[in-house]
Amino acid sequence: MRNSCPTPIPGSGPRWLHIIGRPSAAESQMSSFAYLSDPGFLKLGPPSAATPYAVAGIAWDGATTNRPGARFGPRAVRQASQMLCDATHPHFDCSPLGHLGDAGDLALPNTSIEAMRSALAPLAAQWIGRHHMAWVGGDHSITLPLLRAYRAHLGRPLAVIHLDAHCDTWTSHFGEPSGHGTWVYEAMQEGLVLDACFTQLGIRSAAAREARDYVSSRGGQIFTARSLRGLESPAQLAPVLAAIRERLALHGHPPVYLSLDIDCLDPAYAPGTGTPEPGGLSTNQVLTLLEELADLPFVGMDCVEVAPPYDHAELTSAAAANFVWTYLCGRVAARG
Ligand SMILES: [Mn+2]
Repeated sequence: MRNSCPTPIPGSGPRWLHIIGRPSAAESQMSSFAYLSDPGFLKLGPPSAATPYAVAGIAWDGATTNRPGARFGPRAVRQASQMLCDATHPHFDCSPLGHLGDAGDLALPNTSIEAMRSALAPLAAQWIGRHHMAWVGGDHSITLPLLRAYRAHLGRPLAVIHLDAHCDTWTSHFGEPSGHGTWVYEAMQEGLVLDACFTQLGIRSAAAREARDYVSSRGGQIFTARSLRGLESPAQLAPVLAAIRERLALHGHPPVYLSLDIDCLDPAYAPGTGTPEPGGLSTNQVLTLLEELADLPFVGMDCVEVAPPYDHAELTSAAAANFVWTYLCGRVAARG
């Protein structure tokens, strides 16, 4: 049966069942339909010492420059994830169930970017110390404080795989020093990342050449959306995958962070985002990248810029939930 969780998960299920007592087996089955309200990613409860992986929401969109709404992203991605609650991944043949908890949304200020980042820094450090995290945004301005936390935790700069329509290398944010389009520039300036191991995929937005070429001018790699047209299968993407691997091998296989802006997808696949850009990647292209690169030494990920007010038929939140789930299944598979 597609929408039932075969294994009862402690802490999952509608809250009223926990209030009035343990559900019967039949109630457990009936309480697992995807459309019932339940706040957890994959219907999971909080992470514990037994769960190496955790999801946390960062419901912040105070740095959006066009259409706001990414603060509703975590809620929509969790809702969409519930279609996956019973599923073993078709490629990895495993499930994050039993390995994963949902830490909920972090309690953060919601109008001042400085206040948000100040509050996020200690929270992120705590979670990173306890679990391998998948952060669900929120707009892309959350990635800079997260990279600062990883840089401090690991004691070394990170490789980054960055999927996005936008280069996010602008040196200012419409007159403000920092926002959701400056984090790549700032991360390189601060030495949070290994420039040569910074790979961008899907880039296509209008931008000055210095911004568009900034990552390659620092020694990183850029695969524009145009250069990826028609490349969807593992065989077709093999040169791209090999180039990423070669760069990481040359630099001693550093820890890798994945930052996945949902607007890397074409608006046909992900209309629910603040700054949509036509001519983007397909869901299949991103899934091929996530599946084929699953053996890299990832240390964490974020999936940002899902803005449900502009979504249709949950296309965007379903894609985002599937990407986070695929990443987590890849981690579980890599652990063996
Ligand atoms: Mn973007």
